[in-house]
Amino acid sequence: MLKLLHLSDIHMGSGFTHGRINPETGLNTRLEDFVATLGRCIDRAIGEPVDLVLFGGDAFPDATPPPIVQQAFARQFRRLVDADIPTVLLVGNHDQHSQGQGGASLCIYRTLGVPGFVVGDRLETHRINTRKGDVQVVTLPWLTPSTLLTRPDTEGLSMAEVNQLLVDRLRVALEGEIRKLDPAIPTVLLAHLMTDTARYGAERFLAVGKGFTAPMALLARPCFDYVALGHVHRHQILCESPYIVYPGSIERVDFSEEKEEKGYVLVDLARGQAQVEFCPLPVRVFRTLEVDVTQESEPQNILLGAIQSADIEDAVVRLIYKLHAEQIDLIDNTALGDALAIAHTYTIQPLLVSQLARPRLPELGVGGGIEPIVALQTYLANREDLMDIADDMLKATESLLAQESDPYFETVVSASGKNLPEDPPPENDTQQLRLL
Ligand SMILES: [Mn+2]
Repeated sequence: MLKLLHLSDIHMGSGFTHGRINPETGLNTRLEDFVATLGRCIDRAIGEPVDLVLFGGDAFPDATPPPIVQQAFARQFRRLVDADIPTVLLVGNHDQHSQGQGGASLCIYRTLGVPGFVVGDRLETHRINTRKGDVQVVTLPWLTPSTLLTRPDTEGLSMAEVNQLLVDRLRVALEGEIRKLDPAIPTVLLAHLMTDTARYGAERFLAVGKGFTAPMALLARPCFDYVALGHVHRHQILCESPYIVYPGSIERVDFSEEKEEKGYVLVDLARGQAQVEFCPLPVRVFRTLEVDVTQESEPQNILLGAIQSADIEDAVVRLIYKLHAEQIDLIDNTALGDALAIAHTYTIQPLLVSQLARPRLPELGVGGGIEPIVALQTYLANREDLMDIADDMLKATESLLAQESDPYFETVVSASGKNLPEDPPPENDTQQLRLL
């Protein structure tokens, strides 16, 4: 049995607004958190020791991280070189440079010829020699339409049609890799992508417009003994035969990940079998305190009470409270800050609630029978604050409406459905798609 450590979505160097400068080091404390957490993953890899480390992509917020961040990342991965543990670094969407192919921030490891390191910046099969024998890793980095399609291919096509064309091309390209595989040795597919599965429910809709979405049937192939994914920050096991797993991000990147457990995955692997274990990491707590004081005569006391009864020590905290304009004078912001000082960092976000109910849009009030898309257009025309994203919302809606009657879509859902575990979808589904 081979032992693998699979981690993903490190995003080192992001979320600095949730940290503060450590006066002893001069560094942002969130960078220190991310480095410590990555260090714990590497500790485990060396302590086991594992035979191979797989990184699922998105090392930094972008392809050109500052040298101090790049170096902090390299210092941790360097320990795998010293421990003689081969490592595959996959290129995620955040690692891709907008100019040209590949991920500059990760390709440096290939350029420098770091021993035992493989950079997955294209669809390719790597045969890797480990202490426990050979393993094949097929790398599939983040795909953009320009990877497999030319501009004339996509001219005049909707987003759903472009996605379909991309799936068709990828199916052919992946088939080419699969035919070259040695069926006798353990095989892993390492991919940075969004999957489109029956289990996703509402998130599937949120994914529209966020880029390429791969059908599960493309990944759930018996030639793969384990499918190691990256991109979605919430840990989830999509399929058990073969195992298809998102380990999720290793640290909370923002408040959308407040309630998610963070960690990495250990895999025992042999040809035709795999066992997985999710290993939680002790990461910085994020805590949202939501208080509505609009009905309160002593709003300050209510807010202080809410802060004092919450477990906020060393956490990244945001206090969001609703109040009326005439209550503003009753709030002492300095005292709130004092009460929040035991947090690692905090923000206070008062929301002024207007006492006038918003009038209904007259266009939507009568008649009843109105096309969904027209209703949305009318709504958006009255919401200046949504102007920037109105076009995207309309496009996404059109694509959803088209998709509903698309026979291909039905096929994908049923084809992948049979491999899925029967668990009900997790709560907070909408959070699952908050990708960074
Ligand atoms: Mn990503």
